[in-house]
Amino acid sequence: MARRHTCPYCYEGFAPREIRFRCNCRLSRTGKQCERRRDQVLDERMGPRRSHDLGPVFAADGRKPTAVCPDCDGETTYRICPVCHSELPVQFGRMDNRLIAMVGAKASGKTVYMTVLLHEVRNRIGEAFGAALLGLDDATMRRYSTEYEDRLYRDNQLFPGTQTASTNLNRVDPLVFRFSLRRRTLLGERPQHTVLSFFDTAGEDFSSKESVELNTRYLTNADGIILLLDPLQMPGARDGALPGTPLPGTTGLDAPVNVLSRVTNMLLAGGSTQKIDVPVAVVFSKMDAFWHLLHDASPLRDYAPARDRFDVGDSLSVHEEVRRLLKDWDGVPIDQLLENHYTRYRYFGVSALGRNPTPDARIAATGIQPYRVADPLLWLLSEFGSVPKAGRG
Ligand SMILES: Nc1nc2c(ncn2[C@@H]2O[C@H](COP(=O)(O)OP(=O)(O)OP(=O)(O)O)[C@@H](O)[C@H]2O)c(=O)[nH]1
Ligand SMILES: [Mg+2]
Ligand SMILES: [Zn+2]
Ligand SMILES: [Zn+2]
Repeated sequence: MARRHTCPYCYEGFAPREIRFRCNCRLSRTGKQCERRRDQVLDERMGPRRSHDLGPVFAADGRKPTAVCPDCDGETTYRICPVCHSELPVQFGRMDNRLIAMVGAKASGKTVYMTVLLHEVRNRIGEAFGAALLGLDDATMRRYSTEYEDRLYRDNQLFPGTQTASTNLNRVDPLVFRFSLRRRTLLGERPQHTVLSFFDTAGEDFSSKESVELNTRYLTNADGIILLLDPLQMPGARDGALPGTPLPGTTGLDAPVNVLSRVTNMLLAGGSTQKIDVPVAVVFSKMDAFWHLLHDASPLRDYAPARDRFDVGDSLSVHEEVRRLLKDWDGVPIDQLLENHYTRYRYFGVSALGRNPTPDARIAATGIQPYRVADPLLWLLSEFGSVPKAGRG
């Protein structure tokens, strides 16, 4: 059987030959021309704002890069997902396609983290790795800048809670990027592309069984998972936080170990008794609130070495340091759960903002000073073979 693909927009799987086409509505050689129309499938799956005037959809051999529209005889190169009708990237099927699911409890810092991570990868990290990160479609580019980046970096404002996916059943709306890296091969320098799809969930989608199930498809089809855990939501850590740190309220919040248990149950729902093989980056957020508790030589107080590869030794020392901290934070059950159920997990400690926001929920006047935010993504990319590793492994 041909390898199945997963759509970076709706996370549904399909065989390559099932890929459909959209007519480009140009005047064809035979003088015919299709009219633009609404696409109801796209409307339903991705929200009405996407489907204004689009060419009609038709089936043909989806393994081919082009097809001829049966209505107008025009040739089109627009290949679309057979399930949600989103336009697929030009090299879809020939380029690595990696879906990264990001999950975490309410107010654990997912939206802030995703925004800062993508900003860093597009700027500083991109430079160090010779990599570029580009929105794959207009909607991603527009949404990333207007809804996320401008708000945080230009207006210095934090985010309201992310809207739950359960109000619009079946509709996921990820940000999809192309991560391109120049790699030296025997044939010379060649660009290598990876499609990255990020889906920012609402925390409450992981705090009840019903809403968790909505995200099952998304999680079980992911190639890598970033699980964001907030130490401020751990009773054993909370009391030690830097005085003045705004603490998330305790009502309706879910302990990180419960979030991890739910995610694990979802991933095991297929009935497998094997350990889960998808790499999971277990990321502790808001570390700026805990720096004062760490000794000077702690790898968590240092930046990741700036170089063009993923530093394995540095990452393992952070991993061990976080595991040590977990003991102080009464987080041993988290460690045991991971050890018993996952073959590949790695701990990280990050701070997206670098310090507490102001009491009126704005970015501190010193600006955003992110700290180790790219480590989890670079680890996942190195596990996929998309960025090179350095050091002991
Ligand atoms: N000190 C500190 N606080 C942070 C950091 N990142 C996030 N926060 C705080 O955590 C709050 C919640 O962050 P969000 O990113 O909106 O959280 P979320 O996980 O997206 O929340 P939901 O969308 O409601 O699930 C922010 O408003 C900040 O107060 C950080 O790096 N350091
Ligand atoms: Mg959010
Ligand atoms: Zn046509
Ligand atoms: Zn799709």
